[in-house]
Amino acid sequence: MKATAKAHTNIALIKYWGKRNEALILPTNNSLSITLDGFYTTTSVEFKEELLNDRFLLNDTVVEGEQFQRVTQFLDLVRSLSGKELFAEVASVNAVPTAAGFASSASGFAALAAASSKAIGLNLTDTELSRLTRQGSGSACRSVFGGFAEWQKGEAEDGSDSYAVPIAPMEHWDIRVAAVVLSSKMKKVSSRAGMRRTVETSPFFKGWVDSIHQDLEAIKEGIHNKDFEKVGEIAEANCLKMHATTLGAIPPFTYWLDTTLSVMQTVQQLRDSGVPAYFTIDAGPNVKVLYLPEHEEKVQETLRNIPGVSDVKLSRVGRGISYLEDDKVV
Ligand code: FM0
Repeated sequence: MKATAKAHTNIALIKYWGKRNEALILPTNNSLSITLDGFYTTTSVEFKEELLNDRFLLNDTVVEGEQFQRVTQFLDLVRSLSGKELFAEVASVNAVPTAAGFASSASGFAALAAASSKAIGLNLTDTELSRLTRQGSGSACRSVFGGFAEWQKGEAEDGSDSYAVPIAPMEHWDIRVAAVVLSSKMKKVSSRAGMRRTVETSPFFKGWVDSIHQDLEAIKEGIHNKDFEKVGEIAEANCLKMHATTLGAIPPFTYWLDTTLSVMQTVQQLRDSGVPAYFTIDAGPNVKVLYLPEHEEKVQETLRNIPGVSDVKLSRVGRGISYLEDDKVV
């Protein structure tokens, strides 16, 4: 009853920001992302008769507290789906800086969902796996698929129609993402708390939700036609809209640092100098920059030279879930 799975994180071009049901993790809007090959989590899950509790090791360290609770609550879902009341040993290795806007929860819950459902003997389709993964962390449901994926918010109250679907495979388009690392410190307002505060208090939230349909239709057309300028412009504007909602919340907050703004301005200057590059930012200070392969050197060098930038990690479009046969965490 053991399985090991590897899942990559994803970066949203159209953001998931706001829930209509917190317990089931049902969003207020569809979102769309690229799965990234550079950042991933590998997780082994083994269900054992003799265990009296779940156990969770992250990067060889025992995890307790809230993070452990989220894992064990997720395993409860897997147990109830399978009808088996067994506890599990979970060991994860994260190749993603945790909680600094790199959505390590996305690769983490996608790998946990895949490994635990396989280990307990559930034979899930990708759609079923995405729906299950969603209940661990919303953005994770998109990481079940490689390439470009859309999370359809669904309409059903029980969440049965809320899962990700593939939009285009990774081979469709070689675009690149540079992850600009400014701070690997834990963020002050988690994405979960941030989106709740925004939904409850920001007068800009309605404008955000109302604008999604148009952004989604346009970006899907842009992806289909490999129109980089169009995709980049929509992604950048969508990110700015999401972050604008936090400034209208009570109390107001932002995920940006001064260096976040420096990177944003540098990206706009790159464009002025003829290099097409666009930024997007999740619920943290770090910036991801979209660019085309032929501009890799210029983009990387420019970003590395910004004062306050501690690292730049490059990534291609990545694959969806994979299972490791040797049952080893690598
Ligand atoms: O990825 O409360 O999935 O679409 O990264 O666990 O469902 O951590 F910028 C924010 C991440 C949302 C945008 O939210 O929340 C995106 C965000 P949960 P997540």
